[in-house]
Amino acid sequence: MKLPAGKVIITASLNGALVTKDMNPSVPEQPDEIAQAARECYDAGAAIVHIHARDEQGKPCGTRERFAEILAAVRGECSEVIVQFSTGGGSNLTIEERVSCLDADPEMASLNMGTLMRQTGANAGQPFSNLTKDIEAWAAKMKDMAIKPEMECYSQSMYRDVRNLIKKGLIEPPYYVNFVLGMMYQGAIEATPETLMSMYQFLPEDCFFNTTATGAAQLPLTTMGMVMGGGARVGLEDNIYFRRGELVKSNAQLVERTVRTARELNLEAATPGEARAILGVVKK
Ligand code: KMH
Ligand code: ZN
Repeated sequence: MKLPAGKVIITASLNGALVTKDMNPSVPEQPDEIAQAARECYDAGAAIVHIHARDEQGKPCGTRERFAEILAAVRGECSEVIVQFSTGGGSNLTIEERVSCLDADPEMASLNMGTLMRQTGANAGQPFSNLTKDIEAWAAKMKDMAIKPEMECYSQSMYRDVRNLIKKGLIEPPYYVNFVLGMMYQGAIEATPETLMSMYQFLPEDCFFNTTATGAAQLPLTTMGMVMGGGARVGLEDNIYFRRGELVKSNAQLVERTVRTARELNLEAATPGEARAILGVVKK
């Protein structure tokens, strides 16, 4: 389903779990850096900020306290923006640590809709585990706590679990699906115009969609997603280069470019208030 005419919901994926300051010094890690980045992205036109927690050394972490600290820091800088915490976490986290962010009570959280296999790096052979029974339990908890899930789908096969949640009444319409294209995991699909189109083609009903594409595919595919009536996610979690050979200077730089592109397409960035109304996100 398409966003209301003339609107685009922009999400800034501020840090993720894989990008380090060695790769791009602008990646925000500590709560004050995350809050500053959230504020700049909001000022630039982002309605939602997607956040992973890092410890003092910059390693992904998953404690309620750390997420609460981040939420308070973001709220201190910017009371309006929608905070979406990641339940994807990082490869060093247990399943319990990954979902501990829900206890900090954000307005939104990511909900990964299937299991993928890591094939490269230190964690090759370790699954990014998201079994149906766990997805159901996390969705139920989000429903109880009025946390809106953004369902991360890395291929059309994950729509089976989207439909399962809908059938069991574990999520409430309108649903929000994020097409995650180009992850280097076994089970994820490539970031191409054709895969984006086919994710859209088979999207279950009553679902708005968001487009995430990794690396150099971020700009063309988020643009295509906006043309198709979807949201756009940009940020250092997914892409550290502004253009070939030039590192991104800040998350806001990517949001600014998305807003400029949207305007050329006659689209305005939805405010957080408008995004809450469109997606059914409860203000906290
Ligand atoms: N970076 C991708 C794995 C999550 O945090 O829950 C998509 C993602 C998932 O952002
Ligand atoms: Zn993430």
